[in-house]
Amino acid sequence: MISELTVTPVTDEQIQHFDDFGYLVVEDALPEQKVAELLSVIGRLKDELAASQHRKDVFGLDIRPIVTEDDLFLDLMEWEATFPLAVRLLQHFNLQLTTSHLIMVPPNPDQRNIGWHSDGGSPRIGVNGVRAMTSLKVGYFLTDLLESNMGSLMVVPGSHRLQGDPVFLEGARDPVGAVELKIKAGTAVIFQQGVWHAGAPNYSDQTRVVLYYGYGYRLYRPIDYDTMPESLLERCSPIGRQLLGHKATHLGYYIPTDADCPLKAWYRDRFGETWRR
Ligand SMILES: O=C(O)CCC(=O)C(=O)O
Ligand SMILES: [Fe+2]
Repeated sequence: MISELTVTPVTDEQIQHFDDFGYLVVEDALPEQKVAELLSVIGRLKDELAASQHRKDVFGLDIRPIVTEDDLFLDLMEWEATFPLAVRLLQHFNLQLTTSHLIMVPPNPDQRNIGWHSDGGSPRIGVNGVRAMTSLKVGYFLTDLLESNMGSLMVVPGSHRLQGDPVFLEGARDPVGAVELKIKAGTAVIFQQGVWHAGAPNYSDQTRVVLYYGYGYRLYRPIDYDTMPESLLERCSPIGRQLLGHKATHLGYYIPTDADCPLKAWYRDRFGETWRR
């Protein structure tokens, strides 16, 4: 049983902010010590990861999945300061980890890491051009991003409700309403896949380091794995195994029984039976 003191509250204000703006900032999600440990593991693995087949061909280091690379990354999948928020915001227990993603963006005067887009794959699933929320990502920022143009995450608040693309004024680098998040190391940002976002250019002299964990309904396929190694599943909690694809019954992703989703009892304990029908 988790003691009341360690349970992360999820407030109505947080839910409302996420609904209205499509994202939510969680300060101090990771203590300094955890940030240091993660940076140290990333430093140790960097060269090996740079040669990985799972590297995206960009100027920085972009690797997914990352939970397979060290158990410190695996631990973040159920991180108490953020995971309950992710579950509550998706408002269901039939969830999986869709992706786990390390992105390092070194200084670059010429290119940004990634331009404006919304996540969610192809085809876009929505109604009358407005995307349905099918997933969200929790980003853990491991370096300070307190000035402009340090490679931070940019978002257009509220753009998950737009029909079509955001508006770019002629010659503008960023769309109307774009903001660059100024955040301290250890901050997490949760955003839903429909919100338009981009990486800011990094004109600083520091490499920007972020870890993203995607969560979505098990009705969809994960982004960056088909199955996880049995040896990894054995090291997980029952909820962790669910998140990484374990099911107990044949139709378990579609019509989940309690045995398919240990997250259901957990959800009921924390939030009552408030899940989507
Ligand atoms: O670099 C970032 O912070 C954003 C990355 C991103 O949007 C993506 O990988 O889909
Ligand atoms: Fe994205």
